Amino acid sequence: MKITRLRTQVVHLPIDPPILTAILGSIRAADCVLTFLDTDEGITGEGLVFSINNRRLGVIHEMVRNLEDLVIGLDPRMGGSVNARAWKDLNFLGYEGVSIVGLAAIDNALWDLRGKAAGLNVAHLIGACRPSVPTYASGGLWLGSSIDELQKQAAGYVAQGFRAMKTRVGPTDPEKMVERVAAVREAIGPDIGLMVDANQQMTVKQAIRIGRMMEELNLTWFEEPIICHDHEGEAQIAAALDTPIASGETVYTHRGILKMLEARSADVLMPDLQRMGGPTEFIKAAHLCEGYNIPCSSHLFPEMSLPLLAALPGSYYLEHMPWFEAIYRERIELDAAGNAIVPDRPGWGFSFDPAAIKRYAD
Ligand code: SMN
Ligand code: MG
Repeated sequence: MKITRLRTQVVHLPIDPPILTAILGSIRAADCVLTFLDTDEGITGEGLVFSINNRRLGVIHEMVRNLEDLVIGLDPRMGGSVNARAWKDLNFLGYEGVSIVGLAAIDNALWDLRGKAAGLNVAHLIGACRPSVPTYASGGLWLGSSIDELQKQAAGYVAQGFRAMKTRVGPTDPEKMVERVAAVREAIGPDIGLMVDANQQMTVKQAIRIGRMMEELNLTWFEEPIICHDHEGEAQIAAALDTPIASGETVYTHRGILKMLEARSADVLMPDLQRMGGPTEFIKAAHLCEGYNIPCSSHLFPEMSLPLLAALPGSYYLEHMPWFEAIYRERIELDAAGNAIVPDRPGWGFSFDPAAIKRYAD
């Protein structure tokens, strides 16, 4: 089998109603570059990368298109050779940012192709450790909601079968921040996991102070309290609090994750498939986490991260973010314990819906 063509398609997926975040302001759309690798045997691998509110999507799109020569003529069974060539190729541009996002689009589609060629889900292609993965609802509980809305939405997630969820905190005084988190805890009771994401907006001192105020809320984790580059600062916060600190969504490739592990910057790492550069690097990052005894979660991209986490022994919660659902034919299903079930379907087990592509296309 040989790869004959790389095709791309831009789609604009609305996020309605828009959500308010501390780091990115209002989020109204998830705009994707869908990537297809066609082969001479009629099998196509699919992957996606994205940008928020259509920012710089043209640059990402061009980067993906520009990497086509890395895969044309390639036998997908030799998929592991792409990264070795890509490192040489991307050396000039660098190993962070748009070059890695472009690589992610290709590697995502390549792993789907390898699974489809073998007739196996990616989890089973690697060798699954579990049939389902714990997951948390991440598509709600944003800054714009009133306390009443937070409580209603949180109870709604429990009614849908989720056993964990994440809320966000943003620029307001500490008492008000903690009051909102406490209201969510009150609505869901003591047995449901609760994560809090600060999206990098605190200082070390503020994070420790607010983290201490939240200790009694028994959080599953406190995420990205400070600017993503300050691994020493994160380590100080992690050492000062009993609540686990989660971070890692903003660093690139397994080397970014390795630096965080070396700095002991977090108790939970959550590599982002797009910023890792695709599954090949994501898997390396997860193995490094296992070596350091640090649970490895995921960031966004649940349809692709689910099979990967299922095949990684040290993996932890899947972030269930519904932003990309509209473009897929299939939906992630939960079992009775609130875990996301790994599909038996080959490749990612989630495929793009041609009718949806038409609806959301440029
Ligand atoms: C997040 C991700 C993407 C956009 C806004 C906020 C958040 C998360 O950090 O972890 O889901
Ligand atoms: Mg986050």
